[in-house]
Amino acid sequence: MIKNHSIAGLALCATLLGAGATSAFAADETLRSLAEKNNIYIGAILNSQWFSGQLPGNYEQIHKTQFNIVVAENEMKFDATEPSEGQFNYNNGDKMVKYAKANGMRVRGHALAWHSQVPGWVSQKYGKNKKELLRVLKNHIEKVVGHWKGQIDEWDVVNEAISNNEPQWRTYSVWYEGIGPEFIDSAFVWAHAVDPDAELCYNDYNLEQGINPKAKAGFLLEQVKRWVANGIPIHCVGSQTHVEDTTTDKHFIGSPDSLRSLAKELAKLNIKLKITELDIGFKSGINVSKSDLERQGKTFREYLDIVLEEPNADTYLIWGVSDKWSWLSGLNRQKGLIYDDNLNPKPAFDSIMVRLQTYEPPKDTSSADSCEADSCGDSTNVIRTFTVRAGISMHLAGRTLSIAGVTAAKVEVFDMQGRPVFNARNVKGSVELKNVSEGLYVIRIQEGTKSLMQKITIK
Ligand code: 9MR
Repeated sequence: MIKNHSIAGLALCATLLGAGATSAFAADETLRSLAEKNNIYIGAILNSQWFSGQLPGNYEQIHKTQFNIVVAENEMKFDATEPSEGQFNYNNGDKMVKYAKANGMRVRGHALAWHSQVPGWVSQKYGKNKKELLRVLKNHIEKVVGHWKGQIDEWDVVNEAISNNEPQWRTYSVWYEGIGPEFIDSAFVWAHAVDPDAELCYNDYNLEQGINPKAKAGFLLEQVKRWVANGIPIHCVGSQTHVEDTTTDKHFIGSPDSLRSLAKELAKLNIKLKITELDIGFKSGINVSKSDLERQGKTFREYLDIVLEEPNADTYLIWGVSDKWSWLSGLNRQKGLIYDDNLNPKPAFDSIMVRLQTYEPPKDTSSADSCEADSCGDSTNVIRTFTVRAGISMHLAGRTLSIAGVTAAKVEVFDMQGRPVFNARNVKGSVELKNVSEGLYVIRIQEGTKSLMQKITIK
């Protein structure tokens, strides 16, 4: 099966680039290996059938070969982790974390404060009782984040808290009704206090539908500005990106361009954008033609371009592997993923593969200093100057990291699987990145609520 992927990719690449082109996929190239070359995370959920052992063996083989970030479809949600008050069940989540660790994958946690999949006991016992609901939510977040502290790299702390139609908070929510919007700010603060190293996201759908104040993303942007100004520890926005191909002239609701605009606005706030639940479904019941699948592949690629091209976007996560096991039928949609019912790669798979293979990052010509970097020839003492963000600037010369704009910062370096390879606290001025071998990494510099994350190459 894996070999088939490469063959499919190879054939397509040969078609696109000309027969015999030397840049055709190497036999062992996968989405994962190419994503790692491009310094991004590519992933798919482990769906609930995986947790109950209902999937064919090649599903897991594909999953771990093609992807380097993972999230559980349902198994870390409130109803799964605290089905009865104070009775926590981490079994499935532990199973996924173990799998991720064994396969060098980054882990997303999904989701802490959400209106859906909240067990009945919460509203039956405490509905509308603000004090009790605050206690319940705080306890839940502290226990769950605490259990996986250091093992879950990023959390969807708040999920889908914005209403679908008007730009306002969603009122149909046990948390909103009982606590008010302050449950949102509080959730971030509680999660950060337990695991200060985890990236914390606000996650929602329909964020690819524009950033004007009347659109969901426009409303969100105003909230993110407020959170940042108030020092609420939020680091990322997750755009679920459940998109429908309507197969009419105006093919897609929402657009990659709109999502890109959101990424750019978030960059100004030093907040990342992650694509967290991508699927591009067709309406159920319609005949999906080859050209429909090709158009779908093009849209998958356009969303990938955001992650490749926008410096504050790093994650491209698909809500499923194969069309056979997908939540989309519940939404009256079909065929929204990149593998078909028989776990064969679809044109969307090939489209992503080709894009990852052929993507050339732009050369950094933003300042004179930056040109002593890898783009400038044969230097062994690599120096890069990066853009200043959130008032922090950094400069890397060989393994000497110099930082300005902070007084005593925490510096961490992660490999492209998100594993920590270096950390230092109270860094004042500069620090040697000792024992970090050559390669691609992500560096994070933090002081209080100020933080800068940047991909780096150490040579
Ligand atoms: O895929 C999930 C499905 O199995 C569940 O029945 C459903 C219940 O709400 O949740 C689905 O996952 C959702 C995710 O947690 C949040 N964003 C929307 C996803 C699709 O509904």
